[in-house]
Amino acid sequence: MKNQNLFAALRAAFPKDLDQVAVETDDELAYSWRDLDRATAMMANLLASLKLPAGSRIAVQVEKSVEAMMLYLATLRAGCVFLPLNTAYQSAEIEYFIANAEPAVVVCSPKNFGWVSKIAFQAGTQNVFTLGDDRTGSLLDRAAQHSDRHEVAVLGEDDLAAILYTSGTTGRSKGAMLTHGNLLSNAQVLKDYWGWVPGDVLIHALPIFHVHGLFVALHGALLNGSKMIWLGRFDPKKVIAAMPRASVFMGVPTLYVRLLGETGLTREAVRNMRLFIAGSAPLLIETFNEWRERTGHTILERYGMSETIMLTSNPYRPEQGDRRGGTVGFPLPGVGLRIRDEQGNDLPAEDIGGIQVRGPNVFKGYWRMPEKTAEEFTADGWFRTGDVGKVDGLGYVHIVGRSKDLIISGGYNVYPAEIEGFINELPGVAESALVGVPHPDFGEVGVAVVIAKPGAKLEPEAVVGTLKAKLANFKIPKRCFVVDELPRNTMGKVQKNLLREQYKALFD
Ligand code: MLC
Ligand code: AMP
Repeated sequence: MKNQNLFAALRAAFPKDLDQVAVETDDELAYSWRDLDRATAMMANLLASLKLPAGSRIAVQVEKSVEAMMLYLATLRAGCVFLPLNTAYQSAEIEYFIANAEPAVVVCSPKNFGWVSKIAFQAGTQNVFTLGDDRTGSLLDRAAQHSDRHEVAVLGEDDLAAILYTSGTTGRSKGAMLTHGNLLSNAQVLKDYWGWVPGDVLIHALPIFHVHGLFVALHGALLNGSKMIWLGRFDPKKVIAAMPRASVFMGVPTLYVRLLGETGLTREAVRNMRLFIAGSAPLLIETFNEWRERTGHTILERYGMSETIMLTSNPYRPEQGDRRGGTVGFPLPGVGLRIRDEQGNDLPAEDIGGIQVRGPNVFKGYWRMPEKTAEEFTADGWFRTGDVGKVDGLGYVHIVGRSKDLIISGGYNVYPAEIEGFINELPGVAESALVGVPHPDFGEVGVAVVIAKPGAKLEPEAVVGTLKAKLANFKIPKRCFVVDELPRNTMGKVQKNLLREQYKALFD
């Protein structure tokens, strides 16, 4: 049987000459393909030496670095399950993920070792390593003691590769279980659909704890044996400076907005670039048009999610059609997409309804939540994305809204129910509502509207200040208002649409 381990396919795509540069960093380090092979072998041998049970989770909350990327690859290579965590998460958030996922290994930044290891050991995790973004930490020290040769673990396509936490509709985060087959099939489709060619060079400027940076960008480059210019964090000037040596860039819309804010973004700067891809949040038509005017390039917008990786894409090749701003293109080859109303009827072109999908890229279910998993699938096996949209007469998919209560801020998801839960627990708070309003940089940001308990005095700044100590920074409402009442419908439900309307011009 052919080994279905995703790492085996990525490794097979390495160039023949392993001494070529695979990754170049913004602090002027160069890693060869041989370095990737040897370091992932050593880390995989370290994981193997721990004699972990099959399917063990490796939870990782570290700053972006090439070694962090290697740890992901080593986890695949060893046949363990990668569980990436946003570096902004604080202790209450980390406590939940570790308790829920029960990882066998936790890897954290050296500066967080004190509090993360305490949480991990209390939850029963036996191995906690550190990994800094400057090639330090116990993970590398321990891995250095292992051989740099390793037989890639033999897996089937249904074996788990990663768990990505996401909240979907309501309640606590759910771990979306992605298999080797999900990831590899999607990466192969994208390699062809986006026309990757020998010699392509990717500018990697996204975080590596979400689908976009970890899977779409990374797998794209690796499966093509392409060099990456690796930026530890997004810096528009560095991206523009890298463009003459690169050909592909991927970003969330905020990255495009910030690049457009740079005078250095010119036709001359992008002369060698082949493709600009955007996704994870709606790309405003103004950004799409301005990009085309300024650079002569038409951004290719695509659509996906943690549970499904990539679902649709605007065409790359002109013969397949135009790249249309305001649309997310066509379902990718192998992806089924339909629009249904709430009664479950299929809707014709141009009618708006819930987007449902199926395909080899659709996840296996939510980690230890069979009921939640069942709720999100239809009886005939289609996944309910929670996105609302339509397919137009030409077959392009348009996303017009979300049935899930979700704010996408700078490409990160913020779940109002979670933030409201924290606000409601604060002393003096009777009730709260968090709504998303337009923002010129982040696309959308959260605004909290709070009612005080009778007799209590609430200061908006104090509410925000208290949240900052508890929640990841991107979840903090950008503004807070204390009001006497919230608009409600006849059922008593808060009418968030009216709040969104009221505060829509806040950041104009
Ligand atoms: C940072 N801040 C944010 C924020 N990022 N606030 C709201 N939304 C965000 N996304 C806060 C900081 O905490 C800080 O607050 C203030 O904003 C200014 O920070 P900054 O220095 O400007 O932020 P920066 O570090 O530059 O980060 C901005 C960013 C980053 C856009 C580079 O958010 C980012 O990398 N976004 C990409 C997310 C991503 O990869 N998504 C893919 C998901 S996958 P304060 O108060 O502390 O000063 C997916 C599926 C798919 O969705 O289809 O791809
Ligand atoms: P996540 O759960 O973090 O993977 O976020 C997935 C969600 O991001 C999707 O369900 C969509 O709501 C949204 N999304 C991703 N790509 C796009 C896009 N191109 N346009 C609009 N929304 C998008």
